[in-house]
Amino acid sequence: MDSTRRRILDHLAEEPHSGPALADQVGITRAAVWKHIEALREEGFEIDGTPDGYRLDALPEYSGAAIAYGLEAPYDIEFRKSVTSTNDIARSSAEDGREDLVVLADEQRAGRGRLGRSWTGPSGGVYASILIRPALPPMEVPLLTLGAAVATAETIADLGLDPKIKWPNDVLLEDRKVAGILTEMEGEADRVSWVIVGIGLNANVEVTDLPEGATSLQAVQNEAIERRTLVQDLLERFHRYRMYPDRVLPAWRDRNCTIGRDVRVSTARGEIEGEAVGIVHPGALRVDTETGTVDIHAGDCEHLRPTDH
Ligand code: BT5
Repeated sequence: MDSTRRRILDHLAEEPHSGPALADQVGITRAAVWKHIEALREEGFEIDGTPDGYRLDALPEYSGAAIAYGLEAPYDIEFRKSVTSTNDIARSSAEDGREDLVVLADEQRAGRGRLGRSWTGPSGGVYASILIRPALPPMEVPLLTLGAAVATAETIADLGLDPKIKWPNDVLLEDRKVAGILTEMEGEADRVSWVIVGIGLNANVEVTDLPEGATSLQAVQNEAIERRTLVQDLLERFHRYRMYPDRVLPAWRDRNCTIGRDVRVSTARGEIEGEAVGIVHPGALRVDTETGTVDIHAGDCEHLRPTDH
């Protein structure tokens, strides 16, 4: 958000201010104050003109400006009502040279999962694609994906819920999938050019609008969630893991439900069955099989019940 607008809002959040007082404190002309106030109103900030001056009555419920205001992470927010896929928009922004950008949508009409699968995106969900250019070799990028899963799980836990992460990055609530992550990247062997971390989180959506086995925050909480603060929390948490990647695996271990389970993992080289015994840098699942211990870097993991043997 424009830093002048942010300063105006900060002043109004404290108490009503007259136009001249604002002009004085922010260091702009009265005409410029008026223009900024009008622009903020257009973005959905309810600013009333009272005898005491301008008063901030309400923030927009869920929009780019609403999320940018008060966000303590260095990302530009681009909000759209309805898109095919936020990852696709972020990708074209990457091609235009952008970085530290979050593309957000209220609804996704052609959302993508991993391996050509689709992601159902009714209005009311959180669909976010974070475009960054980290100084990392491609091999380390799974840490960012896991960091996004941990950030998502911790954000949900802040609501008083108990989410679990299923390797590599499905977030489950009451054993049902509530969020998924799709990471895409471009780069060379020793350094990525860009990474897009796409997060889909079922916030205020009906379970009947989701595939079988899915749930939403609203369904579990029995009430709608405030997406503005939810997304701010998510982005701030993600940013901390991006800055401190060493913290990702310990936090992932704390929240996962895969280690200790019997699993069947389908990988590009076939199926591997055994007991998941750990996670190792940069996010590989360590599995004890009948023929020895293997570290699996990518795949689809199924938790087996004892009766599946
Ligand atoms: C994922 O794939 O879980 C990654 C999902 C990433 C979605 C975000 S939304 C923002 C950004 N823009 C995009 O276009 N994508 C990203 P995967 O592990 O392949 O899981 C896909 C499977 O999850 C599907 O085959 C369904 O079984 C199930 N699924 C689809 N939509 C779902 C939903 N809304 N909630 C829970 N499960 C769903």
